[in-house]
Parts: sequence; structure tokens; C-alpha cells
Amino acid sequence: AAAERTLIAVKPDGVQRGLVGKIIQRFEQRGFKLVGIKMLQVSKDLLSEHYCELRAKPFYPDVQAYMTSGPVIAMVWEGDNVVQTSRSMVGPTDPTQAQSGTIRGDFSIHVSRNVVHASDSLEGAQREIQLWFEGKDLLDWDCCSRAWTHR
Ligand code: YYY
Ligand code: MG
Repeated sequence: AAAERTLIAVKPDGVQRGLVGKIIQRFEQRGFKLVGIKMLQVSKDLLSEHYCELRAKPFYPDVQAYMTSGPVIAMVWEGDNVVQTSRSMVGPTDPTQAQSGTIRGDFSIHVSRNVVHASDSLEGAQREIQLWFEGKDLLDWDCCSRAWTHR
């Protein structure tokens, strides 16, 4: 089977607050492999595809204004169980429920400014990666530390 991959995005608040490096570092040091990364201004169209399940929610207009307010760093990370593990590294949607040690628990205090996105399922990850990235921009490369993080 192909290696598991997930979409992680640093939202505009995370970029503006200078948290990009710290967030990348957490995934690197956990042992995951970065296979794609780009900075982009998210369009309303991309966002409504990405959040197709949220489009009808009362808070969606605020989410749209927030997510299109400035640049986002989108990344694809690869490794064993990366979807579930990255969700636990990110923490719950509402930062008031997030433990210290999680990204949201360490860097945010309000649900509408929760710094980072992580895909919530294998199917969701595949859908989101296809939506945000072209196949040619995802790199297959051998990470020299793989033997020290995997068995
Ligand atoms: O996957 P996750 O980001 O943890 O939560 P979702 O339920 O997919 O919601 C996406 C996004 O919407 C959330 O990260 C913040 C925003 N949001 C909000 O502003 N207010 C809510 N009550 C629920 C979600
Ligand atoms: Mg979600």
C-alpha cells in the first residue's frame, strides 16, 4: 500500500503570528516526511470545496473571511498513521478544550483562530490533497532518517 499522507495547513493567523517554523518542526521531529509545501492565498472557491460540509453553517461566513484574509502554508506530510497522529498533535477544534502540548493547546485560545488545519480521515485527506495540490508537486524522496523512525 502507498504510504499514508495528510493535508496540514497553517492558517492565516499562524502565518501572521510567525508560527510556521514551530508547526513544521513538530511534524519533522515526530518523524513524518514532508512531501509537498506551498504558500497560497486561498480563494473562496477552494475554501468552499475544502469545507463543503461547513458551507451551510452559520459560522461559515466568518470562516471564509478568516481563511481568505492572508496567506496560508499548505503541506502534505507522510508516514505511518499520519492522519490520526496529526489530529492528536493538532488537538480538538475548540482550543479551550485542547491540552497543552497540542498545537492548538499551545498556540490558540479561540475556535475561530485555531491556527492550523489537519485532515480528519483517510478519505478526507485524499480528497483534500487532490484539491490543494497537483500530483507533480508531491515528491517521492528517500529520507535518510527513515530507518531510525520506522520499522
Ligand atoms: O477539523 P477541525 O478544524 O478541527 O474542525 P471542523 O469541524 O472541520 O471545522 C473547521 C473550522 O471551522 C474549524 O477549524 C474552525 C471553524 N469553526 C468555527 O469557527 N466555529 C465553530 N463552531 C466550528 C468550526
Ligand atoms: Mg475538519
